[in-house]
Amino acid sequence: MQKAVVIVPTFNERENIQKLIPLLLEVFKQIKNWEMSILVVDDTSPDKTYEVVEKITKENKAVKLLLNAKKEGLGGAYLKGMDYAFGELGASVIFQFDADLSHDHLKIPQFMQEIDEGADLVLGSRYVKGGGIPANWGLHRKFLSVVGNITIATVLTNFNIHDWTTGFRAVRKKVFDKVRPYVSDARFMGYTYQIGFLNSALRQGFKVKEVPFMFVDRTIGKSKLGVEYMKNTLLYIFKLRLDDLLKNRIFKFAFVGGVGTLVQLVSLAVLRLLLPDFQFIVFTSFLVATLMSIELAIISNFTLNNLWTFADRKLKTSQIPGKFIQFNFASMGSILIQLVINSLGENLIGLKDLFVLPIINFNVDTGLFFAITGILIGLFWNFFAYNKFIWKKK
Ligand SMILES: Nc1nc2c(ncn2[C@@H]2O[C@H](COP(=O)(O)OP(=O)(O)OP(=O)(O)O)[C@@H](O)[C@H]2O)c(=O)[nH]1
Ligand SMILES: [Mg+2]
Repeated sequence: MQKAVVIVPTFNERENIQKLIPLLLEVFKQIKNWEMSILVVDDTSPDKTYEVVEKITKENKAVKLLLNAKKEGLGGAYLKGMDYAFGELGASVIFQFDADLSHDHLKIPQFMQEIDEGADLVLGSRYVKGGGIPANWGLHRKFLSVVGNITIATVLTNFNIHDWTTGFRAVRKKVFDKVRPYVSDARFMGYTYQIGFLNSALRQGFKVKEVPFMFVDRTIGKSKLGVEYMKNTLLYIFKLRLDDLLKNRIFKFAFVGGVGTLVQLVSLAVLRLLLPDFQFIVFTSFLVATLMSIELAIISNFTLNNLWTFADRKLKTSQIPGKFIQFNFASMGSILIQLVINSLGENLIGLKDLFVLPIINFNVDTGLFFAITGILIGLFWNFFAYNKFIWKKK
């Protein structure tokens, strides 16, 4: 028979754990097709929680104790507990379960049923129909929990999950095997473990189900939740999205384009100062400065796109001269598009003459409209050309 282990991390939960273990053992009887057991992970609690648990382990083989010499935080305790349960204890599924009787043990059979029906990760959710938080929670606490969850869902843009921070979960071994390297990072040793774990599992495409439950306030002992948690969670989610953005090719393309524009403007100003006034046939000093600044922008765009935007398709040294010439043609294409659209707007459609009104200068507005349209289409062309011709997918 497959094994499932309910992991209960404890820190100063002497009274709670004594109440909880019999409740768990009782509900296990409802589950026929899994061998259920309990693993308490205690960080050598000052109140000697481990002593109580040790006594129970002697009477009941389905209860085990893992004793940590020192407190490393909730994430650290779960990491060790999961290693032990999936390793030594041979579990296929583990539960994350609080010692303070906040989680509804009667829901455990329903979690196992979801697992039987193919879920990889089951969440006990307070924010789906049938679930809830204690009515007697102060406004401050409710606000933190609800707004916290909405903030996380919004920043991570995933509204399919309704309870990101819940500590009541069932996890298949294959999920842990894949997520473990990610949550081994030091920043997940505390409560941020929960959201880091869930985020990693979701991104790896595991099937997540939510089971509603009513969260019950602890009546005994102290909450270990603190400001550390809020700060680390916010840091984590924003850093995550920033990393996503910096990995996004369109963002990089836009950023490099912005740098290119800056290079062009600055170099034009500098060249205007440096170049003496001259005219050689059609080449005035202004035209030469303009062309040189455009070329400098092109060099900047080409280099940065090659090293960053398309780093995964970086050109070989031998390809660079040929591709650089192509890149120049592509850039000219974009300039041409802008010229055509601007002159279409001004001449062909005749907007320039139609709308030169004395008071409202329509001419400027329509000119701006066509300029922006031209730039946007030019950008589309650039991105298309880079992808299709210059940094072709191999
Ligand atoms: N082993 C271990 N257990 C911990 C640690 N921190 C918290 N726990 C346990 O993790 C569970 C959840 O902690 P709580 O303090 O109840 O946190 P919470 O449920 O989010 O907050 P409350 O609603 O205020 O109770 C409890 O069983 C704690 O004893 C830790 O550093 N090590
Ligand atoms: Mg609690």
